Amino acid sequence: MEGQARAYTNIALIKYWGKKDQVLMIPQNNSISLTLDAFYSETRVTFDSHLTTDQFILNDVLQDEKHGKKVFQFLDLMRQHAGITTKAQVISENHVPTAAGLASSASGMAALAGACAVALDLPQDAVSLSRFARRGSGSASRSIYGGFAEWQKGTDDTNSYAVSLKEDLSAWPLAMVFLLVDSQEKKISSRDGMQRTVDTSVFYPGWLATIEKDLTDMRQGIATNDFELVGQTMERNTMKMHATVLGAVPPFTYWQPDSLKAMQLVQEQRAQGLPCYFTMDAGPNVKVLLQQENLKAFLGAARKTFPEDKIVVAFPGKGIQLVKEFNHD
Ligand code: FM0
Repeated sequence: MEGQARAYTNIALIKYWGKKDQVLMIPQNNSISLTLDAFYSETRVTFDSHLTTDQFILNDVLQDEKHGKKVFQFLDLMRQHAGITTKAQVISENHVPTAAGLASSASGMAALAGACAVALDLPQDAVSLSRFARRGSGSASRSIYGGFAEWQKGTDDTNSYAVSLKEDLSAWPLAMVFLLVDSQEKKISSRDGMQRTVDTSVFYPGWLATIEKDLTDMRQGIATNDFELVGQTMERNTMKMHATVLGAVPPFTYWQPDSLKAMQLVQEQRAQGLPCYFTMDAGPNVKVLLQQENLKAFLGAARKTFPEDKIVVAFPGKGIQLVKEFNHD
């Protein structure tokens, strides 16, 4: 009863920001993402009747109850699906460039879902994997696919899952540059941040009222390889998401002074004729979408503001890979 999977992280171009159902993880709106090659998780799970408790080892460190909570809850769910009570050992490696300081619940939960599906002989088609991954972390539902994916919000557990929008990007070479910003403040998780926003933000109705237009424009931009449309839509969507948190009670922000510096850099480069657009998630890092032909010029400009070890380049990544057979040498 063993399974292994590798999943890459994804960055949302149209954000998932708010749940309708916190238990089933049904979102308030569809989201659209790009899977990247630079960050991935490799996870092995072994269900073993000799174990008396679940164990989660992340990057060689045994996790305590608090840090393993989401993983242990996810194991309970998968056991329920399989109709067993056997405890499990989870060994996971997060491959993230040094100093990135990036959490990776999307790749981590997608890899865990895939490994469990293999170990427990549960359905392994993309829709089933996406539905399983969603229960671990909403954004993980999109990491089943390479390239662009859309999480269709659905209305219940059966119809809330991601589908592929465009897997093969060989005809449209894109890149995403991560500008890493040190955070001094205590982090508000995306899970807590989005819930507070849904419950209290005076701006949340505005987010919901305009999301369909953003989704339509993004789908069209992706279908037609229209970089300007994708970039403009991505940037206005992230600005709206970050505006909603300013209207929450109590209000908060994920931005740090260097986040603004990064946004300014992108705007200046654009004003000088270099097409590039930014997005930000539930943290201070800024991610810049570019066409590969402009990567060198953008990096040249970025290095004047950010040190080399705070700049990470990523390219479109692949979908989840499941490993079914093991070599026990
Ligand atoms: O990825 O509560 O998936 O669409 O990254 O585990 O379902 O960690 F910018 C924020 C991701 C949120 C947007 O939230 O939350 C996106 C965000 P969970 P996630």
